Amino acid sequence: MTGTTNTENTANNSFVVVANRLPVDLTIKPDGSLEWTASPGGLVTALTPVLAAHQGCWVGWPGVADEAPEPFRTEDGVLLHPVRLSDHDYEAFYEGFSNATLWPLYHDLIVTPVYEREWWDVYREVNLRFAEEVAAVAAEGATVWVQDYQLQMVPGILRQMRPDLTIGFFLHIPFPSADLFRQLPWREELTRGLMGADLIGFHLESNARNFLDLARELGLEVEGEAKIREVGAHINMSDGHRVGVAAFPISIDCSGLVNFTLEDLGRVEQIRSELGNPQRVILGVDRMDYTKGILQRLTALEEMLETGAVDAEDITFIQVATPSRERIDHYRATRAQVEEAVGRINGRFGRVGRPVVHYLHRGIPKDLLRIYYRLADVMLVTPFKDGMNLVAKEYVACHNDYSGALVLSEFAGAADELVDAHLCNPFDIENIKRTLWTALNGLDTDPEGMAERMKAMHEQVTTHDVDFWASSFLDSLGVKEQA
Ligand code: ADQ
Repeated sequence: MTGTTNTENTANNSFVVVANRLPVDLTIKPDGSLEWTASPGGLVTALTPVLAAHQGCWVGWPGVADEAPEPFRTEDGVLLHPVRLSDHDYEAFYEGFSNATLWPLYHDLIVTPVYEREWWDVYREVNLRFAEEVAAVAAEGATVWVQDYQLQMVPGILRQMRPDLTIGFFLHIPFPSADLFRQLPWREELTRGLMGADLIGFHLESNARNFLDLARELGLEVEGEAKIREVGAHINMSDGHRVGVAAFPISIDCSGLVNFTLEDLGRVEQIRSELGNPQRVILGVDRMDYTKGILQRLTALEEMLETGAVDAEDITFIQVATPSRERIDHYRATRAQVEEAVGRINGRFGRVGRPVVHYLHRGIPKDLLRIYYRLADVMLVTPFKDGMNLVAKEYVACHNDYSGALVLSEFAGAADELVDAHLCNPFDIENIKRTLWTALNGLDTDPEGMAERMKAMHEQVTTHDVDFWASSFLDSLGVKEQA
């Protein structure tokens, strides 16, 4: 990535995105100098045109503790404004309160959340710091879009500091029922923090309804109902502030995924042949996270191999798992369990040169990932709970020939839109087994029916991409795109 260090006055940005991470990685070179490299993702792709058109600015942590280099302008003219976090901030704010308190609470207590008072203090302090940085770079009357669960106090703090701003907030993970949320010792402060926003967006109507229930429990007046891509509900605060609440299901950037050249298809066939030309390839792609249900899908596969429902000579399972939050105990335990299961399955059912499970514990480049997606006859997406799950949508986007089948947890947000997937209950191993078997069997016995299902899902995803998501949210917030 090239660009220049920005020393000009930066308080003139009329559109500011604030997220825990900047869309770049900062590396420290052996000589001690700093280097930025782009870390592109769906959010970056969707927001870059809006940011560029509005003299936009992105505020976030550069990914290295105790470093806050000078603001930096990208080739697209977007100003990247780093927020400094110390090691201690990272532990208490990010690993602690964000990922050991809020993450499990919002994912319906798959593991028990830890309520640690010191983490909460640091979460508030770090949110204050993010809000101060935003207040410093936002022009008079600017629009600010706050992203995700790490920054839920930012809207409230920002509204007090800068009542002239229009503030949107989007939550990328589920929002739990009021019954569960009530556990949180700081429930009222956190909710009021969010309510500093003019518009709060969730993936699903059910998430939005949970939030409105909570507002009612706090004695606030709620008007209207949660809707998709339409601000059907408002919370009326006692000071006259109105908070819009709606669902905006996130999606993916399809542009680099959909079209397969002859060369790409050659790579697909080459990998299939390297795998020994199995009849069926099954794929899982996840961050290594206990919410994703990786162990459960391996257990289902193992039991199917045991009973002979599938034969190790006919199928190959590829599991790609990106390392994630590796210093947190539950993440370490999940990895150990998954790796033990992979070893056990291969030990029991593989043969030399032909393992049943191919396991990669690393991130892989997007252009290889799409080849794997296209190669897979069945994609297994079995989270216990997931805000949306972009992997399911990426798989579907890569099947523009309508081949393949998607086995999808009914607890992934994506199940609301991808109704033609083979839905399963990840808590029920028998149900995962049955659903996987039905998908494999359907590819043999009902290819037309399976293609119809994939076609419907492919059309859904390609017509509702990440640009559509960003523009529906920003239109609802009253931001006019100039690009
Ligand atoms: P995540 O929990 O990270 O996101 P997901 O939506 O599936 O889950 O997104 C993962 C992304 O990482 C995908 O784009 C995928 O391609 C990529 N990825 C995963 N493993 C990879 C690997 N080994 N190599 C390379 N890339 C890999 C959170 C919420 C979700 C919500 C998103 C967006 O938990 O529910 O859908 O934010 O709002």
